[in-house]
Parts: sequence; structure tokens; C-alpha cells
Amino acid sequence: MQFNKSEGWPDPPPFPEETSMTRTPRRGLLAAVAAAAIGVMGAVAPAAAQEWRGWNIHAADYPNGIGMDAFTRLVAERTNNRIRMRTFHSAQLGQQDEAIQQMRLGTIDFANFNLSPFNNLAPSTNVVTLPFLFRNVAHMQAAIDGPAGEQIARDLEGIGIIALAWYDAGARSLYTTRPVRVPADLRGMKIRVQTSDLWIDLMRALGANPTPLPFGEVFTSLQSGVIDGAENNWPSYESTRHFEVARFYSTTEHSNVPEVLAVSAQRWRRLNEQERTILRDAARESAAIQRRSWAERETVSRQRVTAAGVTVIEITDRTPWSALMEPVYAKYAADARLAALVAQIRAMP
Ligand code: BDP
Repeated sequence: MQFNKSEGWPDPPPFPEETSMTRTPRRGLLAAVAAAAIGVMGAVAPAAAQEWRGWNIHAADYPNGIGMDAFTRLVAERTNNRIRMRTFHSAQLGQQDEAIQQMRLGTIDFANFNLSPFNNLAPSTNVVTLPFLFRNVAHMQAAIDGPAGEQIARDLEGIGIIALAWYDAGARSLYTTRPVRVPADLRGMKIRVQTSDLWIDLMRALGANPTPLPFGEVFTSLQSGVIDGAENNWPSYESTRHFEVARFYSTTEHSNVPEVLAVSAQRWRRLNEQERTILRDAARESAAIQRRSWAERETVSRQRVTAAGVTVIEITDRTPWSALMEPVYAKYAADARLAALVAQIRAMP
């Protein structure tokens, strides 16, 4: 079953296009219409209604968009429209690094982020990015819903971001324009990575030339030959159509880095306890929806790209890959706190 609006989620209440942030004198008429709309809504909602802007890198029908739409709908319902959130899907508000900065400044109020772009800002996010750390999805979920999540939430709070819930992002694998079966095949290949030192070192340790790029530039960079490959999970590989230009997918499953649904500390500070509880509960419920949708989409995406003629190279023995990862662990899990967290995660049943 797909969790989309047409199967059970009613449309959210209309959201005025204009806010104090976007209003300009030239848009006077629209602003007046929006103000009138707010006036009408004021009859049913308390005067101090808030309008929040949300960032999502993916399309609305991607599992994360479905999760975020459930979150905003639940919050609107449970606050009687006092907190009305609008998610700008498909990176309309910019690429991820900019969005993180905007969230810290408070010009974006909530977002779903992959944790890797926080690697250089919030040290414990390096742990859940580490290659070949998790045995499977259940192991990753137990870590992020437990000890890893606690430390990451603390580190994120330190940079002005409040973590509310954790979303799944599956296993990331390599995809390339030429077949890759063993690490030696990567020699001389330029592989796109997220903007994170850990990712640069990881790719270098595999023998490739790491090329940090925003997600939105990967397709054209593959097409023009600026890069020879990238790495991601099945749904991202499929939804971005990267599979049309990088025709080989090698199931290295080298990282299972999860994602966060988060709110700007600037907003959080101004909420009362009751509102915080509403947001936390709605976020957790949205994570359950996202995770179910994720599991389905992984299968569907894999089927779609296979049907489109992609060559899937099954990596059954990952030892030659994981054996190269020692320098990455030595550098990014060296600190006592992070080493203890890695040990704790490894010891989890
Ligand atoms: C996807 C994540 C997205 C990242 C993207 C990337 O969901 O947040 O921006 O990978 O590789 O899997 O940049």
C-alpha cells in the first residue's frame, strides 16, 4: 500500500502564498488577498497562528515527502491550525548545505536531512555514516532510535537544530558508467560524494577520486562526464533518473546512514511544552509512515531500474571492500566518545 494523499490523507488547509518573508510592494494585491485569507482563518484559529517553511530535497511522492506531509497534517490538526506548515519539496529552497545554514538562521523552520552533510558540524553523525557498521536495517534502526540517536540529537542541538525523529534511507551502493566489481575497478574513476570529509576519505580509501557535489548536480555531471559515478540507495538512484546515465549498479551497500526530521531551534525555543509534545509525537508517527513507505519504494525502485535495463552487479563478498575501511575508522572513530559509541553499536544484538 502506498501512503499518499489520495489514499487517506485529506488535503492540508490552504496555505497563503505570501508571508512577511516573501512579500514585496509589487505583490501588494496578492498580499492583500493573503491577508484577507488569514483574516478569514482567524475566525476559526487563534490569532497567533504560525506559518512554517519546510525543506525537502526529494519530490513530494518520495517516502520522505510522504512522511513530511503526514507530519505537517498531524501538527495542523492537533494544534487547531495554530501551527501551519508548508513543505517546499524538490529542493525548491536550495541544496542541502544551504538549507542547513538557513535552518540554523531560522529562515527554514523544519526539514528532512540526510545525516552525512552534518559530518563536519556534528561529530557523532560520523558514526552512523561509517562504512559497513550496521548488519541490517533493524540494527541501524535500533542504533538511531537508541544510543546513536541520543548523541546525534545532542550534537545537532548544539548547532541550532532540534531532531524530532529518524527516517530510513536504506543502504547506499555505487553506480557508475563502467562496470565495477572489485575496488580496483574504481581506480582513476571520479565518484561523486556528499559534502563530508568522511565521505571524501572513504572514497579515497576505495581507490577512487572523490568529487563532492550537491545532489542536484549529479545528473548533469554524469551526463557530461565530469564524474564517472556516484553512490546512493535504490530510491534516489531511480527517482533522480541517474540510472539513465550511470547504467551499472554494484550492490556494495557500504553505508546505511539514516536521516533526521528536524526543527529549527529558533522556532523550538518559542514553543510551549504542549506544542513540543504534539510535534514530537507527530514526527514519530510520520517516521513510522516514512519507514513503511521506504521499504515498499526500495523494491519498486529496484524493479523500475532493472526493467529499464540497468546492469545490477551483485556484490556477494564485501570483505575486499570493508578491508579497506580501516583508515576511515581510525580517523573518524578515534575520539573516545565516538569509539565508545561504535563499540556500543557493534555490541547491539
Ligand atoms: C539521498 C538522501 C538525500 C541526500 C542524497 C545525496 O535522501 O538527503 O541529499 O542522498 O546523496 O539518499 O546527496
